Amino acid sequence: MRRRWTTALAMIFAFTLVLALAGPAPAASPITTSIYTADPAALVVGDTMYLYTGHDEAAPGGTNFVMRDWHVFSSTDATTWTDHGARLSLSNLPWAGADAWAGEVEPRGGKYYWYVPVNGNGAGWMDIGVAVGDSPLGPFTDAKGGPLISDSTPNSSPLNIDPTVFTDDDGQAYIYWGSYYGLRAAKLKPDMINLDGPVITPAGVSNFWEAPWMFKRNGTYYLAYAANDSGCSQPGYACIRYATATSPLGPWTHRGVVLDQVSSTTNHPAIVEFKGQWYMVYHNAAAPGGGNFRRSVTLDKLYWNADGTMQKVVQTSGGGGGQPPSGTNHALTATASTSYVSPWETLGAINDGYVPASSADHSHGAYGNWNHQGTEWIEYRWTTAKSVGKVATYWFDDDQGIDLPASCKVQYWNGSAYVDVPGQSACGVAANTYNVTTFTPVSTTRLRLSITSRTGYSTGVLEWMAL
Ligand code: FUB
Repeated sequence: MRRRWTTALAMIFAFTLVLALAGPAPAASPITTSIYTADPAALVVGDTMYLYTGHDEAAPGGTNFVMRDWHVFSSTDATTWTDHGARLSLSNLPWAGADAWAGEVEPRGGKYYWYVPVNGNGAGWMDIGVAVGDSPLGPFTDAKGGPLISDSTPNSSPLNIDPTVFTDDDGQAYIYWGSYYGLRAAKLKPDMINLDGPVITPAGVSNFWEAPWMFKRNGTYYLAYAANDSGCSQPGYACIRYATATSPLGPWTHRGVVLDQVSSTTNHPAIVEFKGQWYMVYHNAAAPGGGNFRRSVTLDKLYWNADGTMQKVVQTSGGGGGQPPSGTNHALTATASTSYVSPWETLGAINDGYVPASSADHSHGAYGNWNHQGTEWIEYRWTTAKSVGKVATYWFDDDQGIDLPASCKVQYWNGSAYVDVPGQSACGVAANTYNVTTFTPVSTTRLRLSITSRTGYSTGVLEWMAL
């Protein structure tokens, strides 16, 4: 079993080297940069959100997990997080030897049960144990004195990791877990430390790899999980897919991808409602010095469609996706116009001051001219002349009919005609960043961006700054 994971990790490392050359995706701000954290589980108690995380301690360049304990973080605004330290460690589970992997906490009867996968030093590799505490912060002690689930559990997963526990409205608790494409589920007894009945293999969960997360909303059961099929992620990486069901043990119907691959090879979801806002909590490799074994937990807002499906989460930049250049942005006081905007798009998005997370970030609207092709323009006008010597353009790319342009150029109104601004530098067409074009400053009441599409595509802009 261990040899298979070692092989898998070696493959992941190789893929990482390749993909590092392609550049990481934009990344959100981590909950902490003091330590590396992974595998979040979220729990809301009163006005506080708790995150139970793993703790990556691999050395820089490390090629394997080094995980010895789990931390608890709390927040009352989902923005500022307090690290309460290592509230559970391998030493609290005397039968466990290593590998403090992805756990989850479930409350019941005033107690908090922390389900954790560990190397149990027994037959096989990973087991799932349970610790219990009297508060969300513990202290937590071993609740069972040995594994709840191991390789000797009938019909257990090929790799017994990543437990998620869910309690239905009738008080019945369920545990789901697994990896190596082996999702498993079982009822828990009211004592929360024993299985109640057989282990089942849930049906209909497409491309399950690991990291299940179970919850219920408006009477529908949701199961999010890491998948690593080529339909959603590059080799060695994972996306988060989800399925729904009308009963807690399924059968499940696959609904789509809710989180694209992240900058770490592993991906791990926790989906939770807190103070009226839903969040996707996950990890990536975006923190300074981060990597596949030095991950960081982060979170982004999650939005619902009216039919109960989840919109794909936009991974916010927090600095990773390109920051706007400094200076006075005259675009904010300009009136925008264009040669053409699609009726369903928003020209006003280009000068609303929003900092996009990526070129796919449509959350604040976008200018788009689908299905026009060739050259179109956007323009700013001011009632009094402005001195402008730089523009910054953040392109919109929906991976459908709108793509990055072939070329662009900046023009201004010289009093009688539009002419190119003098001495302009390259008009960049890169995705996921502000493309800055500098030129000899002009004093003008009208500035224009002329955009020429690639063959077969239209173009779009998320933000256009005039500085
Ligand atoms: O952190 C170790 C393992 O990596 C977790 O158990 C998986 O979910 C993956 O994130």
